[in-house]
Amino acid sequence: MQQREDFLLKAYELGIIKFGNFTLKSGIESPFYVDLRPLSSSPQLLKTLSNNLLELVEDAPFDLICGVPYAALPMGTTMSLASGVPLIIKRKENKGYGTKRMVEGVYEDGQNCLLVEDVITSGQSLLETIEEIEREGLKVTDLVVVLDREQGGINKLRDKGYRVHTLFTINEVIDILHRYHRLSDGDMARIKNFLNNPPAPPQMKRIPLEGKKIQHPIGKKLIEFALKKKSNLIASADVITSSELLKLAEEVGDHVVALKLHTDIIKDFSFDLIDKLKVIAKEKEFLLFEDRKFADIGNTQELQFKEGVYKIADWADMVTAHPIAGEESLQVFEHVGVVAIVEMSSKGTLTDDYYITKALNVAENSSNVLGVVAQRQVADELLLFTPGVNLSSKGDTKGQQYNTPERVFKAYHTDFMIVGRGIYQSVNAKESAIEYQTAGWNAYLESLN
Ligand code: 5IU
Repeated sequence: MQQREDFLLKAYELGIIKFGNFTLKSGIESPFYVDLRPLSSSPQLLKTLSNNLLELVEDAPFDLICGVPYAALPMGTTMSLASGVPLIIKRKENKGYGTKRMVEGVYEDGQNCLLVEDVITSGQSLLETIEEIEREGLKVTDLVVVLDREQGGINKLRDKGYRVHTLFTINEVIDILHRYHRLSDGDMARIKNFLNNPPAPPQMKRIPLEGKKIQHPIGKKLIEFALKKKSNLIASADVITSSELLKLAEEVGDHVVALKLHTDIIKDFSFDLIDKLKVIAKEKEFLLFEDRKFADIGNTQELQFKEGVYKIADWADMVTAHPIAGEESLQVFEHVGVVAIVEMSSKGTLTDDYYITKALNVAENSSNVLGVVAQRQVADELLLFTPGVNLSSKGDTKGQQYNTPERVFKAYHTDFMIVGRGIYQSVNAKESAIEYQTAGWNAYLESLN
């Protein structure tokens, strides 16, 4: 008993539990925060912990040990060294690395694997890990966990027939720290109250368009058009002649907030076309959005933006750009709204979570950027544009993947959906535009509740 308390007090000194106000991943405000990773900074404590955990599973049958990444990896390793039981390593990343095995190490079908975890909360991620280990032909009967946050995880696993051995419960930890004066009476009461009446995670409410704090004048214009026309629709006009483009602009103009162009696919491009488009755009109130997808160093992008055949800077209201060349490269896009591409809709795109995080950072710090293209919810300060929307198709044969308007507005909280073939390839572009406009606007309104 004394040994466990000793361990806990020393671990507390390392900073494994902090008291204050913390926002958890779920959005819940918690009066404490637990992170067992600092334990690896004390080899002695890690050894003590590992011995304690091994004692807990003395009678459990296991041939292999596996620490759940990442916090429990050093714990599992230390237990393996102390017990002589071999370790296997489970990969954390499981998407996009198709050819790699999920579990590394030497093992045979039917062997029993002890899972080691630092903290158990709802038990959901442990259940997913168990499933992945079992999929490799291994058996899991016992799990050993350092800290149980007492939020139902243990029961969830026991109901499925797994034995869970825990070193501490959160209530015990709080009691011990209070007894040894590491925690005041007031803080202890506050934490106990939190543990006894756990708050529900806050509903992630979306911000309505009129509540968005968008500084960029083009962003404001888009929002103004959207509210006035009751439309979150941007039509992508991927047609290849001036006449088709002008016809489409006339037909869909009343129902969209912007017309997205790829001027470099138009066979007979001319500034006469641009002049005519500008007249229609003015009359029908929509913006001209050149989907140029700039992706070079600032100097080259500036030339591509201002010079050449298309002279995009002379007429476009908005352009797309990849943030791949960094913040300064985006400064060249003066007097237009930049939509930064942080995630693409196509199968196998290289825009993984890591890239997206960094790309969003660039976007948020660039004053020319009014929003981003992505297939997921992003920060409220940016407008979100989502292509890959179609009411009747799931994808094409060239990697495009489609969502419904319902999904992009409700699940991603997108602000504007971009529809190409769903409109310009339909028999009646105007009717299709109305259909998408209505479906999109209704889904948007429903997503506000
Ligand atoms: N577009 C995508 N996905 C992306 C990006 C752009 O589809 O991730 I960035 C463009 C390509 C095309 C339009 O111009 O949006 C979608 O056309 P369809 O609705 O026809 O697939």
